[in-house]
Amino acid sequence: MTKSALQIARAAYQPKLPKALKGAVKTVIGAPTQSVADQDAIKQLFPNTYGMPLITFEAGEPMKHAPINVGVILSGGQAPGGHNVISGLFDGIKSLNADSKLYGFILGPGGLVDHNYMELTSTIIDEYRNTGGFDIIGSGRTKLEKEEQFDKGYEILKQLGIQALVIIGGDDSNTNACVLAEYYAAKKYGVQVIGCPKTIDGDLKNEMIETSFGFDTACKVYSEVIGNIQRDCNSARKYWHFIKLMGRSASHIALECALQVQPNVCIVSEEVESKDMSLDDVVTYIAEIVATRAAEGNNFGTVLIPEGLIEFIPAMKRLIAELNDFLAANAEEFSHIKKSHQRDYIISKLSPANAAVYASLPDTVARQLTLDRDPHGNVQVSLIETEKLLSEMVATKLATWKAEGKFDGKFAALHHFFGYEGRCAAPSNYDADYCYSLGYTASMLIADGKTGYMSSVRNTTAPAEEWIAGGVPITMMMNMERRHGEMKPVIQKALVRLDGAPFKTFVEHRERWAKLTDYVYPGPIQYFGPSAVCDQPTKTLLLEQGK
Ligand code: FBP
Repeated sequence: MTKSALQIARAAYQPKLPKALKGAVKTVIGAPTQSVADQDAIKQLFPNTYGMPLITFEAGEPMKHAPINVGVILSGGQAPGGHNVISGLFDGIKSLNADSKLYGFILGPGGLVDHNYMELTSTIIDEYRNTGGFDIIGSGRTKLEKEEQFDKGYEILKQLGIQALVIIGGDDSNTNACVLAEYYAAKKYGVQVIGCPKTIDGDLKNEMIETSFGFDTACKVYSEVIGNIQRDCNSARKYWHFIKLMGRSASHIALECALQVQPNVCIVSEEVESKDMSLDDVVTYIAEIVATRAAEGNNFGTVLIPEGLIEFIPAMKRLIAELNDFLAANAEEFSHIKKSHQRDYIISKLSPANAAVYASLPDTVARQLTLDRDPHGNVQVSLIETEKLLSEMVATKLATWKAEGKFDGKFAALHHFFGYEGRCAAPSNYDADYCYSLGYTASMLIADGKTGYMSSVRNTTAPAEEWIAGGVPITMMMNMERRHGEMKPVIQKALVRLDGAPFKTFVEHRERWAKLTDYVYPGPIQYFGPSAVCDQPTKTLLLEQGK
């Protein structure tokens, strides 16, 4: 395989580890835990894995350990640093005993069920150290939730002598990891299950999990490119750039990028929902900023839009819910309606309030709302071109204002969607170190016989030496939520907190950023050079920790 000079240099990077993990490790048992809500229900569902204590690791006396066979799964969307979790896990189990073995299940949880696996040898691992992507074993979105799948998985685990399975995934995958841990514990199968917090979306975090891996790198990649666009925008002075950023639900990515680049506008879905804003309110807010800047002769700017916005606008949420139910029940009839009549047909079938919202949407988006559906019958919001929807509606509003003499500028919009560009980027130093430490910590949790825990590495705004490694019972992060009509135990998703320091800092500055052209150009991720340039965590994390 041909490699770039940077890839070769980067392969030699030795990720930093917390001091406690550098030699032999001792387990310190903390206080017993409770779930964040619905304690009785969660306790009943997880009798074997509920209430376990927090764990931290400290430097200890060397101990002999028998070889351990471990399996690893990458679950869900790619996130920078996944390969380092696996290399940290590999090095960790080898440090316990050189005869330990690591097996990777291919293409996500489906690999476990279908018995599709490979042994990860040191030659393979060395090819992937500090690289982006999940291609070492691939990832997938198969949900591990049925007992038949658990038992099918157990067959191969038993055959390979695997004592522990590490599932690297987001909130849903870690919820399922916990259900699996409970099932194997109840059946006394002797297989431990450990989770690792992954997702660029940044919405798997809590008191004990500071951030999900990949968020740091992805935001840095997007911020670099947005910064480049801002330079272009400020040079040409003739375009408004509408930039949609990944993040299926939460707006952490958009907010972090805003803190890094100081755009003219950034919409935060959680605020839109809490203020009960309509689509027209959002459009008016953007159009007013465009008009104010135009009055100063600035017919250019940047607007950051979180991918999940549409579902946070209360009126759109109600419309989508009715559309889901209606189309699920009338799929056959709808499929026979001519394309040119579909819009009117839908309008005639919806309740008056939702019909009015639907009628106000541009054709393209109206069609996307009815045609693009996932296997569960839900509208796939990520396929909706919110950036185009907003810019079209802003253009219409400005045209009205122009006719009324309220706007006297030019408005030309360009559109971008940044998501896949950042999900497989080579991990920043932060993610390279954090991920390696998460994987290494997982190996220590396994050595200590733990199951139903998530690997946790904290204090990560301090130098890596001072990071705190340990484990958090997954049940601690759970509450009961309605999913597909049923109450289920799930890990609470962390949305942007409107009372949190990152959002408050943004609010403090946004008016100034809207009016002035106060752009920041972060530039590309750096790996070599001063720590202030190479090792900075996200602004979100620094602000959350009061730094
Ligand atoms: P995970 O939550 O699985 O990490 O995936 C997050 C994400 O990247 C979202 O930001 C995005 O909406 C989605 O995946 C895209 O999914 P897909 O990879 O199936 O296109």
